[in-house]
Amino acid sequence: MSQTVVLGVIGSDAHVVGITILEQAFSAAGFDVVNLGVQTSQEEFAEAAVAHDAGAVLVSSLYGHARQDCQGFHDVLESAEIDAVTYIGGNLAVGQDDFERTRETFRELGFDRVFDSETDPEEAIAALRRDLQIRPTETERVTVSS
Ligand code: B12
Repeated sequence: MSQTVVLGVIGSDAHVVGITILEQAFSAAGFDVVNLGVQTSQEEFAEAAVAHDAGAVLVSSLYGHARQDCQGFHDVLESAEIDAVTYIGGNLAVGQDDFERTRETFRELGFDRVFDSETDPEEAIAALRRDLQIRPTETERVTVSS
């Protein structure tokens, strides 16, 4: 599967720091990252995923409106015949006091994995390697085992 990752902040959300860190972490891990930046529409995610033959679409949302912004997102991807793994992460609900419920909500919306704002980028990288069946490099294997 493609090692290209399309990444962006959905809706009207303008929080840019998190995806900048994710872009650097995924690039350092060997992925080709297409960073769409903040305030990205559902259609822009879909267009970029098609244009770059993405293996994964990573959605970030911090401002508490992710559920509204992601309604119908997977229908848009499906209409464009995109068969990529989809992750979402950040501050996904206002307050976010019960993350398991939040996770369930976004799983029902179609996301393959749902991450909270405490997620270390390495955790998402390891998950994506598993989902895309990518092996870590020899150097990374040595680093992890030492
Ligand atoms: C800086 C900041 C701002 C700046 C943003 C500047 C900029 N251009 O980036 C400004 C002042 C503009 C701002 C505005 C607003 N903000 Co603000 N902001 C913050 C703040 C203090 C820090 C965010 C940040 O940069 N964190 C550092 C980065 C490294 O962490 P991160 O963003 O969480 O990202 C990491 C993880 O979440 C995770 N992650 C994120 N996305 C994804 C995706 C995937 C797939 C994965 C695996 C992981 C992942 O990995 C990232 C890297 O480690 C947070 C509070 C906080 N301490 O988090 C509030 C916060 C996010 N903001 C909040 C709010 C409410 C707003 C406003 C709506 C306020 C208002 N009423 O105007 C507006 C929204 C404006 C808009 N259109 O987006 C709330 C959101 C509440 C909620 N979700 O319940 C927060 C949590 C503050 C709070 N406690 O109330 N904000």
